Amino acid sequence: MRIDVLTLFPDVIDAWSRVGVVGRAVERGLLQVRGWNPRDFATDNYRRVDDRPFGGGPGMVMLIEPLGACLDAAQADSNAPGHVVYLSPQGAPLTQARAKQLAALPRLVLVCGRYEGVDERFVAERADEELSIGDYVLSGGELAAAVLVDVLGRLQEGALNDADSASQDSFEDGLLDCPHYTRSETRGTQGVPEVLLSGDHAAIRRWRRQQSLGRTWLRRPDLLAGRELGKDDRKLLEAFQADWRARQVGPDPG
Ligand code: 9D3
Repeated sequence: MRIDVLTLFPDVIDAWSRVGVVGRAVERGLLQVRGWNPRDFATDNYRRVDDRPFGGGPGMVMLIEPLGACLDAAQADSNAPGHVVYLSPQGAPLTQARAKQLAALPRLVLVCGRYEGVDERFVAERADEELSIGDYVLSGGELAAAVLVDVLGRLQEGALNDADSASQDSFEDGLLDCPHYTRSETRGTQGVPEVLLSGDHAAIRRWRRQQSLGRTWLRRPDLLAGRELGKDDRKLLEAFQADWRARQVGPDPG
């Protein structure tokens, strides 16, 4: 997969594409990441990329021409124009399900806004999709693009080693992960759930599944709301809930 990123700060994207699992995917040739700076396509003497908005008000808006010329250049650099994603707080929330679809595309162009965002005519004419990474305020689209590069990079076939297999991911089956423990020089096995020391692999698998279900119920009930649990999962969760309620004095999550 190739990802081109239009940004006033290409160094951010460049740095991210060298680190960890994504860096390895790039080294293995599974992923190509390239930054493009709209400022390099500004035509005036000051290399302006922003201007005041029509209608007045505070803040600046990214100009359509440098962005458009930058996108033209990025798209002309290969045979396919690529799916163009504008990252913005107004976009549809990014989900693992959407990420899996995007990860299967051969080419993606990400557009990062700065200031108040980009001229809406650019979005209307050139973007295929608008995505947000969550309900909080960033100062620009670069971190969102880095998030997307990370999410898509690790989904590339061959990017993950067996140890971090994507099928074990939280969200892969729509549940949170179970707790993890490892040998500690100072703490030994103290505070480690008994079952994990038992060597009973079926019991360990059941316990982990139960913890995933239970934590999702406690911390992210929204993830359970729209779904029907199988009989085994329902029993595991009911046992978790009974145990949890027996320990509680306060109100109940429901
Ligand atoms: C203070 C500016 N805000 C005025 C009400 C609007 C605003 C403009 C630009 C808020 C944030 C941004 C920059 N954000 C992004 O480019 C962005 C983003 C985000 O802020 N949150 C979640 N996902 C994304 S994707 C791109």
